[in-house]
Amino acid sequence: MFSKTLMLIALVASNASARLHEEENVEVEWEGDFVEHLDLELDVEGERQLFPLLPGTKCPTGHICRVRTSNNVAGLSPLAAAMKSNYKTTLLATMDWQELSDNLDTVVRSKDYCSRRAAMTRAAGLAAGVSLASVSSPAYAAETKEVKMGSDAGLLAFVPAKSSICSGDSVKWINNKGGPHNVVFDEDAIPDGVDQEKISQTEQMGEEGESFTMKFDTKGDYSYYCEPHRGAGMQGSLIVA
Ligand code: CU1
Repeated sequence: MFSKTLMLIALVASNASARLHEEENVEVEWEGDFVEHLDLELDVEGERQLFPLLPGTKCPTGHICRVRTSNNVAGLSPLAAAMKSNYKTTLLATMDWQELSDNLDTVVRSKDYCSRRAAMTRAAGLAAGVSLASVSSPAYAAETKEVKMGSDAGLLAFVPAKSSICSGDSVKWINNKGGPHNVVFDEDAIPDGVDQEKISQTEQMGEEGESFTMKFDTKGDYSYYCEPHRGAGMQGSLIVA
């Protein structure tokens, strides 16, 4: 039972990352309320089982997939319905299928990267029968985006100057060239209620490779600058969605 659960997670995860890498460009073909999708055929402990792939996901190389053409389990999305009919373990019998279905639906329908990732995390947690906090698959784990301080050519700039993350993600600023640098948030250009001192690194970083990592939970637009090089225009912006 445990290995089956792991396999489900792995499949959901691979599908999730396939979807997520498309970023803003989700292409899902709808035929009325029905989405055609593939089932992946796997041998699980000597038994042939079909595992649903998210709509639009290609059959993984070296595997057999089947086209699922009808799927009418009351109120559930085709994907959740297929999962339900293919899973008969005690653990999965107690799963909240409607909630899983809703979450997977969000994953498929939402064009917003952060919403999709959060829904996928919830779906994976439900599928695994674990709490949200224990879902550690890289496909939905919170991300850390890196920003170089000083361009490779030595320009006094943050690279990239604009970053976007999902709330709960982190940014890691790495001293690259032309230091010392620091990261100071503009008090007037951060969301209300965010402590400017807490998210800033006023101490200057002189060593190449020195870094400062901060996690952002409050959604909104943030602006920051490097104190020593503010006059030279070394500033950056961050969107937390
Ligand atoms: Cu700087």
